[in-house]
Amino acid sequence: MSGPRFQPVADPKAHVPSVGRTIPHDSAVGHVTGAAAYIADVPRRSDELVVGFVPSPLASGAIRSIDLAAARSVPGVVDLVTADDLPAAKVWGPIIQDEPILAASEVLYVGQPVVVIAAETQAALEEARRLVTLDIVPAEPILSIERAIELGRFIGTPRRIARGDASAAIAAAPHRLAGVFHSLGQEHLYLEAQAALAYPGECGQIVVHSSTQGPTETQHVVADVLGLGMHEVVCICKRMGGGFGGKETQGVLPAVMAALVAHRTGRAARIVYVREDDMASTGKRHAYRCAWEVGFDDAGRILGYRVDFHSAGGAAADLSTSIMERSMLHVDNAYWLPHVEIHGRVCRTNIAPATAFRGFGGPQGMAVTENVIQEITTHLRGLGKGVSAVDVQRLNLYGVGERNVTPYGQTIRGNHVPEIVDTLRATCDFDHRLATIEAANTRDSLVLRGLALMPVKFGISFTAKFLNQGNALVNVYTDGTVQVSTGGTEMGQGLNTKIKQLVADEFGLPPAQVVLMPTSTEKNCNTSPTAASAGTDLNGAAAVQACREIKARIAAWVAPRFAGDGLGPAAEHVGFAGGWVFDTRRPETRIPFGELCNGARRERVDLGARAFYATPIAGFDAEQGRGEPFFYYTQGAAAAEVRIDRFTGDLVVTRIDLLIDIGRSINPGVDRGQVIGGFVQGMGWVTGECLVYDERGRLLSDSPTTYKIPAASDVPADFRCDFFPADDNVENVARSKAVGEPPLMHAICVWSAVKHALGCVSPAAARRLCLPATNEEILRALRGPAGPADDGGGWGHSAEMRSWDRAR
Ligand code: MTE
Ligand code: QUE
Ligand code: MOS
Repeated sequence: MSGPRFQPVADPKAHVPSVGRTIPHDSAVGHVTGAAAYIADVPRRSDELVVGFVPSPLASGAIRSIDLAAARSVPGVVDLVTADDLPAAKVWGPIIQDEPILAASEVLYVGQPVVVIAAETQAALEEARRLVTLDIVPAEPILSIERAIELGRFIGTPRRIARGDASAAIAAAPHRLAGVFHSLGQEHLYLEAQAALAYPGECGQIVVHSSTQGPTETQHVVADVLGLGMHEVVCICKRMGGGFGGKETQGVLPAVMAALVAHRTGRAARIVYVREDDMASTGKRHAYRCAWEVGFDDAGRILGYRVDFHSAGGAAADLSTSIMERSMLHVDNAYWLPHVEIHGRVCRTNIAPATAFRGFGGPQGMAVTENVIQEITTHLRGLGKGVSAVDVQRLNLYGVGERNVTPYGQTIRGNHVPEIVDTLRATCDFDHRLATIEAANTRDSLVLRGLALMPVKFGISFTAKFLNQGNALVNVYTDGTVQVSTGGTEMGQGLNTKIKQLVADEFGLPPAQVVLMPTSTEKNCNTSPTAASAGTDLNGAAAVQACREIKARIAAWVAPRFAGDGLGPAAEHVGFAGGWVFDTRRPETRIPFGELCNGARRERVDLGARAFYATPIAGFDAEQGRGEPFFYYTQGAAAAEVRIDRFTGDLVVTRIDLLIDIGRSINPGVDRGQVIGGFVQGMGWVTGECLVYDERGRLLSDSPTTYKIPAASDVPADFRCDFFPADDNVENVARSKAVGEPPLMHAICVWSAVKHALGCVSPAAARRLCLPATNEEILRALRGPAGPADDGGGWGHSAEMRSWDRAR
């Protein structure tokens, strides 16, 4: 027999901590070999049913009848479920309970599930899907924000955050500008589509494996819909093939469908969306209409600023009100706004309920302000003032120790943005390159170049205070190995890898001695969704706390055994490093961690712990629009250089320089992946990705052939990414800072660079630019205003975007 698998190092002092080092992602090998299992990979149980649904073909209308007879007679069809058959709750919602599980008397969007079908085979399911007849009386769908405003169709209450007197400050300002800025939505396009697998248990209990960022919410809704207690439902998530916010709430419906079938038939039931159904039926990032007004001085200093946000919320509330709140809390981005007034309203429209997407409204809030910065610059330059956008940005940044209170009243501590901007500006040779590019643009008739820089400050914490909590379960075994379970879910972001490092360091073990277990509501109750970039902050801190409780028990037990040589027992001198537990006063007094665990267990020391963490924040009062919602801010800046083909509108991002403060990185390799991945995803939102609906609300761009996310070849060839060396986030776990969402917002500078390029040709062209700056949109801006011949022609965004243009 071989010895114990895990041997301590020769000397505890030779121990190398894991936190701060790049170790491979937990599933790196599995991701490429296929060994990492997703819902669709779980082996089939012999009694398993295939589950699918009949989507609404219309965006709006009254259901007169649903004819299931033909579908029911298809051989192999086992169950058909409509809203009438739902045993208990018929609606759900994470904030406002207004979303039907299945369409009942009316349909609300194209793709809305109307009938759930369960069959023995995929073929039977497909045939039954075709044979269900829906008799729907069509009604006018509300597809634009403008139409929803006209009809007064809103979700939630109007929201306001203000300081000082914005209107008066704008009126008194030397310069004034106003406009309407639009940004479109974004499809998540996670690699793994929505999926769930349900097993019936005894006495009506249910186990649901779900590709979800929010196992607790899924457990909760499954229980509500089946009429069960939450104790009768277990929700498990091993991993997701990407979530990006799109599985925070949108995983609920597929999980409920599988659970319904398992509950009704007593058989295992699995649903895996095909891509077109996923794209057509699930919610996306919100499109926004932002009416803005700004007053500023000769140097570009903002004196007064007003923004009225309207978002396209879709057919149900989902997280829209919370997302709008985050937009309003990020309209300041990194700028001090002395007089400011922000309004926000969510519109109810007949598209799939819009939902969380990396940034959670932050990108929409920041984009309008970066647009305004560019507008201010263009205006001043038109008056012959020699300012650049960076000058305007620099002038308006929050100060350090002064001009550092946000519109909602939070004092910004640890503001590194001015230093980051100055550093990046120097290291990327910004001013010189800007002059070169602007000179070249006046000569080159083929190629247009643009350059823009942008600071980012992103608030870390859920703005709903109660969600800022995490819990963890740590099991230490008698061979000195450790299992960790938390409420956090792995979606590729590396949460499990980082928590493994944190736990390994607590016990002084190599990371291979620690394993992160699948997330399950059975082990961790009442958890928050893994979101708001706070997954590691919350669950990592809870895991560390659990380790410390176990270490305290071990120390109390082992201290008397270390006593001797006149040194008394002292639990505070028990150290953990290199696979040893030792007396820090004389490290030669030591026991291998595994041996110690075995001994401790024989003397009935508890080697398992469950711990809890709550972020120490005051919270935000939504009614007043004031408070301290954020624990800290992740900060940074990026600069983008772009090249545009003047004849085709084709856009290439040639160079990115990015400097971000993520504190002491727990895993620099994983975090670098987050930064570059998030940035490129943001590039997609601001440039190539364009959701196109037809005039009846059907999504035309419903597959990767018609909806283009950035390809590997679109990743800027020259991408310089650095971490700003700040070490002052002492209160957060391992002095780290959240990294998940902020990089997406850095990519807004790519859009600004396009706007800068267009502004070099004509300010009017730049003015017209909406977001995303697709090749078509760029070309349209370059060609000038759409004439009658262009009306309804091929240029520009969706039909909706063109109608916005006409409205302007
Ligand atoms: N990275 C990968 N690879 N896949 C994802 O789905 N989601 C992002 C970000 N990074 C995501 C990702 C989003 S929207 C959030 S909120 C955070 O990861 C969540 O994880 P964290 O809080 O553990 O960083
Ligand atoms: C950022 C987020 C979320 C958020 C607030 C943020 C988020 C989320 C919620 C939320 C709010 C109220 C609820 C609820 C969820 O708020 O992801 O269930 O009742 O889910 O600033 O990412
Ligand atoms: Mo991320 S949008 O908070 O899931």
